[in-house]
Amino acid sequence: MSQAVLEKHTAYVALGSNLGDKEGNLRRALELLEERGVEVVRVSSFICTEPYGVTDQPKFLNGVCQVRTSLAPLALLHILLAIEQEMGRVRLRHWGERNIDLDLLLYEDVVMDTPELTLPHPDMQNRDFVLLPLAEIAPEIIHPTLQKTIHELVICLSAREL
Ligand code: PH2
Ligand code: MG
Ligand code: MG
Repeated sequence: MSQAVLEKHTAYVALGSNLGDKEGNLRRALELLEERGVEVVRVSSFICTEPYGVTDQPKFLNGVCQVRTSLAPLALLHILLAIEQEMGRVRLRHWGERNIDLDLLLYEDVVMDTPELTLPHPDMQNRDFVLLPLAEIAPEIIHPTLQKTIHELVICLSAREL
């Protein structure tokens, strides 16, 4: 008997929180991913980071996870947004404080730019709070437009910051 086999894809999701129980919030988001059928394969350490962009707000706890899913990129994004909603995310201001933020960084080698979703995440190469945890779980993957490994992007960013 033939059976449809859904191909699984690998993607990377950034997690951030700077309100309430920050670690509890990141852990709850990972649980909710699994509950919604998105397999969480690897999780980085969580690191405490200085706020980037809007600096007059509490420090963040950030991490990155690798997921496996048969969902297409937009469907995966919608799950991330639904989890933020379920966790009662309040957005006080753009780039401001939030109890949970889930950003889709990379989805296989997909390159897309639509009003809803840009892949790879357009600012990931400028954010140490994304690159450092990502380099911990996936240093050798190649950024599909910059054509550098995550490890190389960490070195480029730290050289810029000297
Ligand atoms: N997220 C932002 C804005 N600034 N700074 C840090 N350190 N970590 C974040 O996750 C973060 C930020 C908007 O999403
Ligand atoms: Mg974000
Ligand atoms: Mg976001």
